[in-house]
Amino acid sequence: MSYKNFYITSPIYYVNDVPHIGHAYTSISCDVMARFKRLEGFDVRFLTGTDEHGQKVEKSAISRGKTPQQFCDEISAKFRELAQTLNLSNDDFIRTTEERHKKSAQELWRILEKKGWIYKSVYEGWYAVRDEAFYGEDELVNGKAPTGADVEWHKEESYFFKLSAFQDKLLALYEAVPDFVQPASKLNEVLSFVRGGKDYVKGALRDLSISRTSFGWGVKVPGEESHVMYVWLDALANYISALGFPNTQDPLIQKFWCDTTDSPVHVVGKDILRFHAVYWPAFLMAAQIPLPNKVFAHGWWTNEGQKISKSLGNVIDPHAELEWLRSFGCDESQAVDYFRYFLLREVPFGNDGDYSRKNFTTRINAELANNIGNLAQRILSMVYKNNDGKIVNISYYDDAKELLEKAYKLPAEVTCEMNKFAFDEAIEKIVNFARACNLFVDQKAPWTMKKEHRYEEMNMVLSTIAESLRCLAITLQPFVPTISARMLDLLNVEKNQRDLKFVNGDFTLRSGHKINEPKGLFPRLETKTT
Ligand code: ME8
Repeated sequence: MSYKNFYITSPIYYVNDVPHIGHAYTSISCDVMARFKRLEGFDVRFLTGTDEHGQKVEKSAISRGKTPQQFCDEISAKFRELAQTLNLSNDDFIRTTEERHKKSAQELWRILEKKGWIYKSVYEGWYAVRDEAFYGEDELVNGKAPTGADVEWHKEESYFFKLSAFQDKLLALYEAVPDFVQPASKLNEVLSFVRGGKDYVKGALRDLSISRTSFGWGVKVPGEESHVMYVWLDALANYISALGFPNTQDPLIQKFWCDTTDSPVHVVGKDILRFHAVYWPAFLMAAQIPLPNKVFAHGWWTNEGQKISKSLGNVIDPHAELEWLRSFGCDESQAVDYFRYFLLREVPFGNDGDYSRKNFTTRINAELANNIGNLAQRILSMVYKNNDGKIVNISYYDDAKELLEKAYKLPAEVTCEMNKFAFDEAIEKIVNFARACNLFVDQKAPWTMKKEHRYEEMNMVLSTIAESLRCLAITLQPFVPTISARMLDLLNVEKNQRDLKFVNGDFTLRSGHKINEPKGLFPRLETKTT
C-alpha cells in the first residue's frame, strides 16, 4: 500500500442548467486539496465532470428545443470552461455520455447481475425528477419530497438492486471506519437512514429501483434495451470509469483506487450524501470492488440569507462575481484567487454559509490586502531599494529566530488542519503567522533603523521577513495559486523549490540572493474615489 497516491473527486454536475457558485465551491475545495497533497509530495489525481443522463436533463433539453446530446455538449462545455476559469488542476474531466463511461457503467451492471444482486419487478411509488430520487410515502412532507421537490407517482417495470441485503454490511462499514463519512455530524443522518430510524429496524433499507422504462435518455441496460439505467447507478460509476474500469489492471485504477491509503475521497454537497455513503458503497461491496476511503459532505451556500434557487432569481454566477472583483482593479487571476480564498475561508467546511459581497470585501481587505499584501509590499520594497535588490543575511536575534521557527512549523500546522478538511483553519494558521510577522516588523521598525544608520539590524529584519514570506507563500499556494506564485517569483524562488519540503532553514534565502522588483500582489477591494 502506498501512502503517496491520492485520488479526489468532485460530484459530476447535472447539465440541466449552467454552473453556479455551489458547483464552483465543491470543485475549488477539491482543487485546493489536490494542490495541497501535491505540495506534500503525493501523486494526485483529481477528477471532475458532468452527469448528463436522466429525466431532468432530457426534460431541460426538450424544453429548449434541442436534442439531449446537443444540449449536453453545450452545457458540459460551460462546466469545463468554468474549471479552467477557476484555475482547477483537474487531471481529467469525465462526461457520462462518453463511450468509456457507458462501457464501464454497463460492466458494473453485468457484474452486479452475475453475482445475483439484480432482479426484475415493478416499481410503484414516488419519484422526484429534480432530485432524480425515489421517496417512500413516509418520507414525504406536505406531499413533496423532503427537499421540497415535486414528486410524481410512478408505476413501471423495473430492475431492482438488493440494497436490503446490505444493511448490516453498511452498518459494519461505518463502525469499522468511523471517519468514512465526514464531518462526523453527518454520519448520524446516514446511520438513521440505514437503520430505519434511531434504533435498528431489520429490513429498513428497501431494495433500490435501478432502471427506468418511461424515458430513453440514459445508459442502456445490458441485454434489455427498453430499460435505461437509473441515473445514479450510472453517475456513481464515473469515479471508476475515469480510472479505466472495467479494465481492473489499468495502471490508473491500480494506483488511485487500489494502491492508496488516504483516498479515494469523494467530496460532495450534503444533498447527495445518501447516494455516496449508502448506495455507492453497497454497489461496490456487491461487485467486490474496494471501497472509497472517505465521503466528505460540505454545507450549503445561501445568498444574503436566502436559499439559492432559480425561482427566487438569486443564483450566484461565478462569472458575475469575478467581474465584480475586476471592477476594483483586480486582474483575472487575482479575481479568481480572491474568489477561491473567500469561499474556503469564510465558512468551516461542512457548515452552511451565507454569501455576501460585504463579508467578501471585509475578509479580503483584512487578511490578504492589509495583512499579507502590505507586509510583502513594505518589506520587499525596502530590500529592493536598499540593498541593490539583494538579501543581506546576518546572524539573527533571538526573536527573529523565534519567528523563523514559526515559519518552518507552518507546513506541519497547516497539514494537520488539511487532514481534517478544515480549510478555514488551515488558512487561519497562515494568516496568524502573517500577523506575527507584522507585529515583528512594527516592533523593530526597520525604517527607523535605516534613518539611524543601524543597517545590520535593518537587514536582520528584512531578511527575516523575506524568508518568512518565502515560507508563507509556499504554504499559501493551494488556496491562491497565482498570487502565491507571483510572490515566489518576486522572491526569486526556484520553480522546483516550491514544495512543502523546502520550508526549512536549509533552503533559506541566502546573502546575495537577488529579488525581483516588488509589485502590488493583493489589491484592496475599495471603490476608488478620484
Ligand atoms: O447532484 N451550496 O449534480 P448537481 C453548496 N449529478 N454546494 C452546492 C450548492 C449550494 N447552494 N448547490 C449545488 C448532482 N452545490 C449529481 C451528482 S455525483 C456521482 C452526481 C454543489 O448539478 C454540491 O456539491 O445537482 C452538490 O452536491 C452538487 O453541487 C450538486 O450538483
